[in-house]
Amino acid sequence: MQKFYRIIDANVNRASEGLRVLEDIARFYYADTTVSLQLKKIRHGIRKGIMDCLDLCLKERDSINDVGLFISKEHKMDHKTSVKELVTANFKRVQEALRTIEENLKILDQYEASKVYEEYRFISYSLEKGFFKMSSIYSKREKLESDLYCLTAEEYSNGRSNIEIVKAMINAGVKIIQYREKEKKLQDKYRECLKIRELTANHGVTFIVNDDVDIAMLVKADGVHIGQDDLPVEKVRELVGEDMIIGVSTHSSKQAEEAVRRGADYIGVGPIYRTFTKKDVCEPVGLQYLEYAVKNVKIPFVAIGGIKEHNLFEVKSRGAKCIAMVTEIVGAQNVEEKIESIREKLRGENQ
Ligand code: TZP
Ligand code: MG
Repeated sequence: MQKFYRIIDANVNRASEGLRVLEDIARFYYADTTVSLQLKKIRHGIRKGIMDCLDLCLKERDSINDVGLFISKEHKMDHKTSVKELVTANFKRVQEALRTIEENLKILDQYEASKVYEEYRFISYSLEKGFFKMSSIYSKREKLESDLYCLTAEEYSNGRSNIEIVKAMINAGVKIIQYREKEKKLQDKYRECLKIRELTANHGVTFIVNDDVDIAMLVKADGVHIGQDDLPVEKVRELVGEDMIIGVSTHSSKQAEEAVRRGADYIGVGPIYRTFTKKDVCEPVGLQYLEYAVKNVKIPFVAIGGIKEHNLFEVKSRGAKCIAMVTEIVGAQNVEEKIESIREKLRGENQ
């Protein structure tokens, strides 16, 4: 019977070590206080749970003669190629260890204690889900980190195609591109998006599709951007899943709050100035709404609408970290040079 304490001892160590790996990823890689605290709490609980039989566990410990050590040295099964793989493997390790503790406590007639470990196992299933939600938010935020957000608009591109414009944007080092095309047939938009997805993926550029959730999903875009009259954010989320970015156009503080509450990953804040690019757009909401967003909006946001090289500083100095422009860029004689000049200004050079 005493040998079962050896199994329990090994598995308490296994579960705690797995949790420590996860806790450190949450803490140092994602810098997420909530998830790292949750993991710490359960790790402490798992250790505490065997305090009553700790002496028996230590007495039975015989790591040097563990046959598993030899097996582990001989196999390369635990090779990991991504953070996701590392996280999954460690959650599985924790859950398997907890189940083993649970079963072995039963045979030692410690039914109550066994139920405690069963509860920890269920907590770990929820933590795993929470962990992936947190890491998904983190990678979406990373994809939205840029000072400039460019959009296509073929009718203002002086005879150049959307593809030509996108190539120029990528050459100039743009990191986020939205495909926005109001005049074309769905089929044509789909073909263009397929091509743009290829181009952007090859250069590590974030690709967002405006309006068409179906196209965004089919071409595996990084995100989709919707307006106030489109499907509710939570319904779009049901379709696209947790990992796709959802952006929402907003024109007031109320709409901003609503979009955040419904699960948007970023919002458009505008129109800052008068614009003729968007046909059904409201009156400019000005710098006042932007100032509200800077102070209150806790998710990334993009200032948009009538922003040009000459008024850029006004928007940036109000605290906008990411600025979107359509006609100023697609209508420029030399798109690359225009972007370079804008980016210099965004970096605070040449003011
Ligand atoms: N959403 C709010 S304003 C706008 C969009 C898509 C158009 C902005 O275009 P421009 O040419 O930069 O004013
Ligand atoms: Mg729209």
